[in-house]
Amino acid sequence: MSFTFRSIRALALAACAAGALLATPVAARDFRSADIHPTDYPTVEAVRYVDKLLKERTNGRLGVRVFPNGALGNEKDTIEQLKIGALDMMRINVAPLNNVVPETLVTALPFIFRSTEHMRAVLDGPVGDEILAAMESQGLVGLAFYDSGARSMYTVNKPIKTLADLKGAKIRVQQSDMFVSMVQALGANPTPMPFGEVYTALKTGIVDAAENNYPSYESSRHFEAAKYYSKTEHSMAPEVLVFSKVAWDRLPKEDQAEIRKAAKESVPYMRKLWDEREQKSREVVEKGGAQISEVGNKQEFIDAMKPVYDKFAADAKLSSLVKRIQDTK
Ligand code: BDP
Repeated sequence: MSFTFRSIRALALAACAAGALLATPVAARDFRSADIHPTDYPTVEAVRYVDKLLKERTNGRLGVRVFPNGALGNEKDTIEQLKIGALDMMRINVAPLNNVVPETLVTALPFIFRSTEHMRAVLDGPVGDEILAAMESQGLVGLAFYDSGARSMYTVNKPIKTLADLKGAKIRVQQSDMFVSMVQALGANPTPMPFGEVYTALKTGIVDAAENNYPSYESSRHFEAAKYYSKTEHSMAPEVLVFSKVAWDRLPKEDQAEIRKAAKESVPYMRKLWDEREQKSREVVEKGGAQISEVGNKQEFIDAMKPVYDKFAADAKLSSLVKRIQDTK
């Protein structure tokens, strides 16, 4: 076989083209991320910050487009979409993940965190990282935890002063067996449902109460339907930013590293927004007629939670996580 000048030149050109192709960065991507909150909510703003960091660092090649307001479905729906790779990313609360990734349970347990500082120290440390890593076996890549403050009960008819005031009340909870048990242990009747249905449920008497932090109580306008906000502060179940493992595995290592880094860096940014928003939301709901009150004896609520720990934090793995959380300074 003899090579003509032409065929050699053609071969050389083809080789150059292949080389250029290899050197070309992977196609530009705007990852799709879901959030049930409105566009100005701290979680949504924080994911937009991830987008900004990624765009800056990859010359616009990678970014994130947030779909707020539950446009892509409720939180349980988005977990399913992530698992099959139909959606790249989601920001959700840990509660709907409790039944999927048991390790997330410990962060939602009643009264597990002593303070905001304690919660942040745990989630920023090795326990937080282990819980994020545990998601992988379920097709989810945990990237970072965000704050969600403390959740308290709010009721349509009367404030909650003592445990007895909750007796028999129909209380909306997130779709988590642990939250169901928690409300049962308080002597009330849990009704699990997605967040988007709660306003109507309160208005029409399907439930008598719900529970959440100030920003969600405010942004959802639940304070118009249930004006007695009683500071039970029973759970600090955090928010979490999660990527689809199917989508993740298709990305080059360097891109995965950029995404992880940007997600972690969005945490302090989010916390600042969160602290401001908690204050502001409290003012908004009070101006709107909400009546905020303390519960008489918080210890009574804490003591009532023992069966929840016995049921959900009894196995070796979870009880050791609980112990490590309690031992975190
Ligand atoms: C809010 C969380 C949101 C949950 C909601 C709920 O940010 O992710 O969907 O509570 O109660 O605090 O369902």
